[in-house]
Amino acid sequence: MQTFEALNAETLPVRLGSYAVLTDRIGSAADGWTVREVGDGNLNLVFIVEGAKGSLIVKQALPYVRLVGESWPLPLKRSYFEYNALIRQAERDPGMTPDVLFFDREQAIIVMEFLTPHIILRRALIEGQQLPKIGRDLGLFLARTLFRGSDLAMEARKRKEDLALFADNVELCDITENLVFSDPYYEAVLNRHTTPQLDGIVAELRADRDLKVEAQRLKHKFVAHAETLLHGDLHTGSVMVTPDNTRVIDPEFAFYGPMAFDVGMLLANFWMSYFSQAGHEKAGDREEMRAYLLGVVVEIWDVFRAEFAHLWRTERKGILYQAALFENRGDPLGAEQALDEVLHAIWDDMLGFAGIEIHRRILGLAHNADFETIEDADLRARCETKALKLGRHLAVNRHRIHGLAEIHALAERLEKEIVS
Ligand code: SR1
Ligand code: MG
Repeated sequence: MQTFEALNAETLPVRLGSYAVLTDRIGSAADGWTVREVGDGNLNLVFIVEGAKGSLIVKQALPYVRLVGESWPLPLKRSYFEYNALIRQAERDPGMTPDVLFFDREQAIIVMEFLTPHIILRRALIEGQQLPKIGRDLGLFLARTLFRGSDLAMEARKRKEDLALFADNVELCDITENLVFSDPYYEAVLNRHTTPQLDGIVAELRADRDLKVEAQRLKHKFVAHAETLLHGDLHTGSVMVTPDNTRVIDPEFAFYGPMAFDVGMLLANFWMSYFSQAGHEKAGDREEMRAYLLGVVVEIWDVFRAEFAHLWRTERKGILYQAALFENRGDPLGAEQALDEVLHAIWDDMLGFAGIEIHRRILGLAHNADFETIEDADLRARCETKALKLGRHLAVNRHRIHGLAEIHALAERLEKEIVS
């Protein structure tokens, strides 16, 4: 076994230059590959490699958290989980992930199709771009991957094998368990927030018993409700877009968890984008963008529900809610009642996960560019305060919220509020 060695722009052509899987696609290294390291995420190296015939992406995990440094070791095996998740997502929702061309487990290298002219969705939203297809594409992706990775659809042995495979992704789950569900609610060492502007509301949230209990209930669901194969980190930085194409990338946090987690994390990121628009606005030019963002949330949720219901009626071949109990004995309404209950449980938990995700991006270690790129700290803090309030409402009152219209009315009220 070759010991792990991190790639760099100079060594990459030497180390990978003779692999047919790469040279067939982009030409031989001898022709002169151009290599650029473009990784701006929190964990990995990402290279764009261009040759005479084309281009591709080489992603390599590092044995530590890039955002923090070597003091925080992180196993290379996350690359193995990412590779396995990409393969499964490609089967479950074809065309929504980058094609994987090559995987080297020891060196934690995944070679993938270079998505171009795609850009990261978060960046597009910060720039005020409206992408017409994302609501539908992401709603379908959620329904197809979450349904088809679960006991509703999979053969029991296959699902249990996958449960065991992804159960080893312990260290990445540990990141989420701490960074998302606990650290934001006490003075954890790596936390940061816009200070002193947010000091007051941060103290209030950390003293909020109802909120902390709810966050722990949600954490309990996250760790103990192994329902389906999750993407595990489905924010707007994990989606690449053009106006007519949407791809989901980076499933290294994949593991078996509650369906509602991916849905809630994704919607939270649209709600944060909504509140951050004021920080990127020039002369009130983001009004339409705000309406667009709330529309995308509605579309994702509606498409998710409709597709989930369609799969429930056509692909429910797993060990749960068997047709033998309902349709096959002339009781299709029984199956519909069960579907309503399953979707309602996802709704309830999704709101909670969304609230917590909003909090951790403002109070914890890993912030997002939506707020971070607002240079004026007072303005940033005003945007963040509104998002924090929505997050608290979602997490604590989730069982009493009846629809997105109610949430969006509150978001619009908060947006108009004058925050000092
Ligand atoms: C230490 S990793 C911080 C965050 O980056 C990843 O993208 C995940 O969102 C994680 O929580
Ligand atoms: Mg990522």
